[in-house]
Amino acid sequence: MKQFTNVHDIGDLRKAVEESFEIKNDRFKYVELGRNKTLMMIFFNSSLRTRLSTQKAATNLGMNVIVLDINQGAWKLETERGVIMDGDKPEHIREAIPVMGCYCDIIGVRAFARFEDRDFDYQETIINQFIELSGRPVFSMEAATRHPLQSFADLITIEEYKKTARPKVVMTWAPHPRPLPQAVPNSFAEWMNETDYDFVITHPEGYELDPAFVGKAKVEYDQMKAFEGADFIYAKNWAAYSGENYGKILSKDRDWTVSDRQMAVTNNAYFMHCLPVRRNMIVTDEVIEGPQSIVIPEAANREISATVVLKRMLEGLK
Ligand code: AN0
Ligand code: CP
Repeated sequence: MKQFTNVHDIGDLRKAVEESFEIKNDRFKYVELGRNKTLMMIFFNSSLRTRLSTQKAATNLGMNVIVLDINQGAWKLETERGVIMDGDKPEHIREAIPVMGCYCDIIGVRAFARFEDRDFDYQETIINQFIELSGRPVFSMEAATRHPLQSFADLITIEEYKKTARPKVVMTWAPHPRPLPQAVPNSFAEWMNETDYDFVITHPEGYELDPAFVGKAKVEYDQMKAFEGADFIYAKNWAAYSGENYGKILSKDRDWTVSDRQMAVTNNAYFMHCLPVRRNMIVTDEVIEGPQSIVIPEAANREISATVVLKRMLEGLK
């Protein structure tokens, strides 16, 4: 595998899930594969899970790991071409990337949407330059429009916990004090649309996602109706996508906070969230601490999804 930025890069999902269970059963099975290979993880944004689980995955495969936080200790990077660099950014990303490529075999990149310009974000301007200029296989650790390592872990988790072949999976918007990217919901929708689950998205009006990601999913504006009979509730906040509202907060309505009230109409659904989560904004203490909450096993599966992706990238190295 030369790159991993979206669901299509992983190929057959059934095979990917089987490989995940194989790894979960013996996570050091391929510890020789990464000997003398170096993973470089580049963070433009904060992280807890991605940083730790991806590093753990690399060590499962016997790799060495270098981590760089661009905003803590590295030179500030200019990302636009044609700029006269007389401001506060001493280095251009178009030199920085090939230099990073010199010191490693595989690169992971976290670069969130900036919400300054929708085209800049949705063209994946940052991670695509890593793909173009690093000379190395590149994978996303959450880019502007997708978070595939998260969605892959979410799929593994649903496959572990589902009680029927075609569970009803409901992704719900929930309120948050700050504008968050659409990467997690876009990506979750993209992966769910590749399964045969009954997949429903619910959000207030104005929070429509890019139709390219919504795909064949059902959109239901009435949250209680959407939750009826659900087997999995996947909560997430996102800022508006549409037109001039791009990146804006349109609602902080705490009626959308996932609580026992909505969970009561589900089919005793499991509660999922990628974390970090703001309690009593996204979800109540009762629900996240309750017996149906699987947020911790979901996070644990980040190690598994990352191990599968790195294993496939190592197998693709010459
Ligand atoms: C990020 C987001 O919503 O995209 C990362 C989630 C994995 N969340 C925050 O910035 C709080
Ligand atoms: N879910 C997730 O990607 O968490 P971090 O932002 O902590 O990496």
